[in-house]
Amino acid sequence: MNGQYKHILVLTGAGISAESGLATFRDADGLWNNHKVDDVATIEAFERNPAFVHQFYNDMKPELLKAKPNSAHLALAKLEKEYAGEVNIVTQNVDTLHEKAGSQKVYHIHGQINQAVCLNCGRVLETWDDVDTQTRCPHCGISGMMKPNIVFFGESLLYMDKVTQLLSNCDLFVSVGTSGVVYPAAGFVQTAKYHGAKTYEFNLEAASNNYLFNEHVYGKCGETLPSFVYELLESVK
Ligand code: BJW
Repeated sequence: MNGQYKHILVLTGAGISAESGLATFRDADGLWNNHKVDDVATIEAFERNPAFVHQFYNDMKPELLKAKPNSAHLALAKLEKEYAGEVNIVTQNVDTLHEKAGSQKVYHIHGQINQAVCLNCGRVLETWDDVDTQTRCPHCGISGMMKPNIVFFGESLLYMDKVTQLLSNCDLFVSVGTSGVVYPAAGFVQTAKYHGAKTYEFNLEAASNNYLFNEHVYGKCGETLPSFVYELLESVK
């Protein structure tokens, strides 16, 4: 570790929120165990049965609203606040635990549970209340056109222009708690590396794309990430 990093980019996945009690997608007790991915997480599923998909995400809201950030989220917020260089977080998570921890530069590339997007005007409604097939868009006034602002398979990711810029600028790329199977996020490490970044993987075990990383730290990220952040902060003193 050295203190030369000027632009740190952290990519997070469901594993960072596991120690806050939130289920991941693909682990043994994963979110999709009782549902077929094709029934809830594709744009075709939403077009086929929007009421069912709205209900699926409405049902998730209370748990995500009350969840608390864990020591991994808090360590990243501390890093952003105290590190001399720039720190950005690109998260695949739809929970808001990075924001609750105090991180400010957070890009939700797969959307947010507390948002819905109007398919008529494209604007976003922020709400923890239920959204359904009758909900009226507060911006354009049309009812029945709201979609959970969750990026389903087959849809484009959010903030990709910004992410592309961050990937080409970063000199340290840190991946935390993601299985490395969903693209394009699983390929970000390659882009960062191509542009010269050092790459770290933090996970319980080797992710699918683990061979692309320079360094690997295996274990619960609530335990491993705080000491890594401590070392980064110490390295610039
Ligand atoms: C711990 C831990 C602890 C546990 N400490 N670690 C080939 C190339 C490029 C693209 C494609 C391709 N083939 C197909 C595609 C398209 C597709 C894709 O990637 N499919 C793959 C399955 C193959 N991608 C898309 O469609 C994306 N859009 C796109 O590419 O647009 C252009 C395009 C369109 C059409 C065709 C081709 C291109 C959109 C992807 C949207 C992803 N959305 C989801 C679901 C949202 C709905 C919902 O929330 O219910 O987002 S999928 C789901 O997976 C969710 C997550 O953000 C995402 C990633 O999961 P994540 O975070 O990695 O979680 P897990 O559970 O998989 O892993 C957890 C990890 O944590 C594990 O490794 C544990 O070990 C670890 N862990 N506890 C540390 N305490």
